[in-house]
Amino acid sequence: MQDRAITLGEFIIENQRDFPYASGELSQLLSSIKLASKIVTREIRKAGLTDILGASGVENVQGETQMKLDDIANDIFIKALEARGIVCGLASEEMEDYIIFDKEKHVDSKYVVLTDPLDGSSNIDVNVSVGTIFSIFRRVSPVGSPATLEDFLQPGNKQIAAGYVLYGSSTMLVYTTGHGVNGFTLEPSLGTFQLSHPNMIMPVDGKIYSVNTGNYLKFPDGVKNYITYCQDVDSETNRPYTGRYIGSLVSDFHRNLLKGGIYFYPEGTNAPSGKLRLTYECNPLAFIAEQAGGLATDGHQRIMDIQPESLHQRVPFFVGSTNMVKKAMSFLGS
Ligand code: AHM
Ligand code: MG
Repeated sequence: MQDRAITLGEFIIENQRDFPYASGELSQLLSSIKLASKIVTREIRKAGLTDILGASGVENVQGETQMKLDDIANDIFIKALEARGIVCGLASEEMEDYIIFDKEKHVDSKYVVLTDPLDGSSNIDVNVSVGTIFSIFRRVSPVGSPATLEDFLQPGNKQIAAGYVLYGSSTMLVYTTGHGVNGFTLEPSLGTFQLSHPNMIMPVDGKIYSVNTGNYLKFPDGVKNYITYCQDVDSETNRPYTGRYIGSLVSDFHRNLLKGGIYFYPEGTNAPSGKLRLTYECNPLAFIAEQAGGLATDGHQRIMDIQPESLHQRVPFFVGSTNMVKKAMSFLGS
């Protein structure tokens, strides 16, 4: 009989030495995320049968409609991360301000987490894949004191770990601690994540481009010209490329990670800095992309070198196969 698959829990423990502050704390932290994502999976899988589809009736801090599942996923992640004394604070795309965990068990907590608990929520009601994105930093404020804004506003290059969960035809958890990228698929009957995609590498070239062309008229000229480049016919470079846009960042990113491609959400007249948030969405996916051999920029500079100025800051985002991102940047005058 073939050896059984390695579970996420086993993998984390085996690879603990890769973690700069190895003490088992990261294992516990990731295990909280693992648990939360299983609970979110359970809620999503029965979404059409329960009263959790649709809008919650409130808008989030960015004035966007919050879906009931946004709220539910947010609560699930807060509870799971608060339960263990590893994390001293959490910032979420769904909350205006960060929250501090300051019970007795958090006195020695060294980490903060930033998360988009349910990304792509406009897809929920139509049964299309959504995701969770997370980013982990070691705090810069002194241990034993309450977490501060500075803990959350660290550039992406200080991330200790980052990852995403894709609630797709199967649930997958993909993460990095800065030593490559590994993907785990949830075995539903056992309730365990099993290593299914070891050492993920993003192809250097690809032929998929993912962008919301509904915004085309508002894009800067360089972006319009790059889109035309993607659509031009040239057999040597395999063009025209294939357009694929789910409108669910984790799903679009995951497909391009596996197959090779570029995702971009540029600035436009109505969105001077694009739509995506540097801290909750771009930094963690940039960390994964780079660790898999890809690139992530705002069109001009490396995403992970941008110093965040506010929790909900938006940035233009170009992420994917190295040669494709470089080509796109050449159209933007970078
Ligand atoms: P959300 O965090 O409110 O769900 O918004 C982020 C999502 C991404 O998943 C997706 O790529 C993008 O918004 C789609 O935006 P648009 O509909 O403008 O193309
Ligand atoms: Mg989002």
